[in-house]
Amino acid sequence: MGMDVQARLVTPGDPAGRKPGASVATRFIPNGLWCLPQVSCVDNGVMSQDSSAADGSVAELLARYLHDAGLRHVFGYPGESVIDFMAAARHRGIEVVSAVRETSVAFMAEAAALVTGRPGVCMSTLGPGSTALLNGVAGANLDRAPVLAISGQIESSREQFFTHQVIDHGRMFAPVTKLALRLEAVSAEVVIRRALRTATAERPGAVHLTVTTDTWARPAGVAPAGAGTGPAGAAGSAAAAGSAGAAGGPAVLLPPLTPAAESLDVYGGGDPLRVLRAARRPVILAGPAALRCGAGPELVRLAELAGIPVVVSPMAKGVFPEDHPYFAGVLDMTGRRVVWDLLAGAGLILTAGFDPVELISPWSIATPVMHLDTTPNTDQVYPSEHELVGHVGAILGWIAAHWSGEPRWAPAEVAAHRARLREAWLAGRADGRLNPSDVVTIAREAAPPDAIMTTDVGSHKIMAGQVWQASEPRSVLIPNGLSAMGFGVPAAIAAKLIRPDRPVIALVGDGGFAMTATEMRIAAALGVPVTVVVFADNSLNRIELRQQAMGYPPTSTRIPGTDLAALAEAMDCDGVRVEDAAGLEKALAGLDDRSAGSRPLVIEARIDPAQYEAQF
Ligand SMILES: Cc1ncc(C[n+]2csc(CCOP(=O)(O)OP(=O)(O)O)c2C)c(N)n1
Ligand SMILES: [Mg+2]
Repeated sequence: MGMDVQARLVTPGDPAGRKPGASVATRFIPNGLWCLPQVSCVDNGVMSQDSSAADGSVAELLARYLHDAGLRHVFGYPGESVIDFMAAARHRGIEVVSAVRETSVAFMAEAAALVTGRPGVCMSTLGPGSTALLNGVAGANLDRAPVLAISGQIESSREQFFTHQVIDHGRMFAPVTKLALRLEAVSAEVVIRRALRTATAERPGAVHLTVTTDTWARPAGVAPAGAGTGPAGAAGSAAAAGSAGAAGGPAVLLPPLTPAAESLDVYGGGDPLRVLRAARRPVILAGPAALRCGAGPELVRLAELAGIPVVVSPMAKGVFPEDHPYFAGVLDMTGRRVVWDLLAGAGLILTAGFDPVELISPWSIATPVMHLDTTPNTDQVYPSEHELVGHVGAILGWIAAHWSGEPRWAPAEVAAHRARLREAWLAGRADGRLNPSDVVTIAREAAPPDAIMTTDVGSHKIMAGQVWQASEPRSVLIPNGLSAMGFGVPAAIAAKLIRPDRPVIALVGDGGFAMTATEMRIAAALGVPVTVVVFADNSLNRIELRQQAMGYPPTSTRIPGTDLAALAEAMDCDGVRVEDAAGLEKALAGLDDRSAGSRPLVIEARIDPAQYEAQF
């Protein structure tokens, strides 16, 4: 099905004016769910004896919504206040996956969202469960991952005065989510829809729902007719949409869960196309909204047509093939000065879905910027005279349709830039040692192109973000918004659960691994054979280097070594320690075949961190 969309010009002088631009050939986007691959569903059996699973309860309605949204996993840590919901989820065929702590289940939900493009769901109990969940929820929010976080709460009869384990979730989660609400029986159906739509609408992020223990079993959606909150308000369309329950409570009326419509609005005075056509030496800076919009093909087309190099942000890795002649590196990772020099020397930067949340360095260049994104340039980290706002693929297609003139860069010039970048990330590498960049290149060689790679946070991330060559969207999960340590291992477990067909490898620091090592017991119990490579340098290296640069001795940044192979074996995983490149190659051989039945693998890679020192 096809549909023509006109570019809409909204200029200060002509607020209502809609000068038609060239039409953009667009595809009609349904919810995006019908075209997604099937997820295998674990048969949890039928628990008809569960009162909570009864048709029409709040617990059952939420489970039904999640199931109809294509979700088959809830990542949750148990507690008394969420028992009813766990039962309802199981009853609906949704697997409740636990971790060893709540922060990890939130990271898992984020990873699920990033790998699939669908919402991820995490769950905790009240009080200490919800406070422990917080870091991962904040991470999802700043990584712009659509995550629905659910916490139980004490019964409503005690909620307003009781103090034991009671935290005001609304106040606690408000600063780290797009929305924090209570899920109440009377408005359950609308609130669930609002939560899903808010989490997925651009920019996506986390939404938190608090549910008092007694609410789960209550009949959902008994609002007055016309309020749009229940069977009465939704009666007209209930039969046509989703899984309904004439006798079983409100119907599922799933909102659109796609990032943006294939249209564009143009803000700013004058004609942006004239600016684009006049641009000398433009560079594209692609970010996560380009990835969410699936704008890879349009990026490649514009880069090739106009001869424009493409820099990507870490969270957008894979949106543009990194072996492409116009690939120009990853922003703010190893070798960052070379990439910033390219941007500083450009005549115009086209920010294609770039999100300033990923900036590690300040934006200190004066190059003019044209802002192309799903949202207006509300951050104002860089000024931009024109903003092209809408579906990033449609915007890039529209620009390509109006482009003219010679290619602005020759492939050889971009190749020379890439050679400089390579020289930068190799700087300080010592022959005969296991250097951090060796670990990344050996892991990349061992993994097939479609492997999913996660990182943790620290010096190893800055290295891997540049050196790991991404070839597919949604195959690299680098936390780069909140940048919280502890992401890499649980994210890998969730990714492997959801994509059992693809090898999953986590590249993590020894500090981050220490925070999450026992999650490997969960991986073994679940039978998900992830491979974890630990950059073992006995150091919180990223911080130790900062201390060094400031002239201080290491304080609290030297960490004791652990026999990780023995630790892995104790958790029903395979474990091996390697000291050199040959050892690592051997340990990673057969990464391709680590399928169901294999044990998870932990590789303690004893690196020489001197290379970091030469670079950061
Ligand atoms: C939860 C959390 N605590 C602290 C930090 C600050 N921090 C950033 S990098 C880093 C060091 C990480 O050490 P390690 O995991 O060993 O990685 P390395 O830098 O050695 O590669 C620290 C402490 C953080 N980002 N997240
Ligand atoms: Mg370390």
